[in-house]
Amino acid sequence: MTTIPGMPVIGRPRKGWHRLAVAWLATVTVASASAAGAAGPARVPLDGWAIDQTEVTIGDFARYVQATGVVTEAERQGGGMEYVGGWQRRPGWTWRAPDGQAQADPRLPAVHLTQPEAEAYCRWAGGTLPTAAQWRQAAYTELRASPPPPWVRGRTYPWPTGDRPEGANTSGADPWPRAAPAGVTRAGVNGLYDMGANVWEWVSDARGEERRTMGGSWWYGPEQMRADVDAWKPANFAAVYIGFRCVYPLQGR
Ligand SMILES: [Ca+2]
Repeated sequence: MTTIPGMPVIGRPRKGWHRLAVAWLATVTVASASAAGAAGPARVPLDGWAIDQTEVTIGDFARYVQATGVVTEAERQGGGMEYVGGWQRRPGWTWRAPDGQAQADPRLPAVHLTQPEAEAYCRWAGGTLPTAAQWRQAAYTELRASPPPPWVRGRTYPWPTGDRPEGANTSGADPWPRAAPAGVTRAGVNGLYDMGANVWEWVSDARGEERRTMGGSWWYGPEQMRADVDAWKPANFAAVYIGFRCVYPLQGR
């Protein structure tokens, strides 16, 4: 069994399968569409830079592949990895079909991508992967010029979802047994979706051959959404739990 730092070596808590009628569902909003003609998710301007409002989706990544002809490492190797009592390669599980499904929802996050593959997408889209510092700033500190209530500009929150972790797609009781499509969870700090949980997000910070991932995933409880979680994976690791989003300079968009 390969042990990956930041990933589990013991059984996970059982995901709640029942659907709770929770109040925040009534206020769910859907992420606005990207600017006309621009690649990728909508971009939220912060202080001098911008960040994708959601994780990069299968639909976004499909446009990149169509334009570039990129074939990913998981596709070449026959599939990406899932953790079930140890890391197992899943035949046919790739960014096109995260769980091997025949017709994946194009709004699901693009996963089974190595960190260099995520970085290459961001370069193509005119940006880069965030640094961990940038990612944390966007995830926990409200930076929008005029945030809607209850968000307070300049305030740093304990969770990417604000004062409490509810509304994110974790291993707790929520409507999503696995990854959730972009824009259906509760919007958090800076109006961003899924900075906490859903899928881990690659950032550019390097430690030898390892790269850092941020925010936790649907596989974990909310504690992995905290800013001080220190989770690293091999740069060339492609798994069902890891996706990404990009940051951009503000000029040009
Ligand atoms: Ca995430």
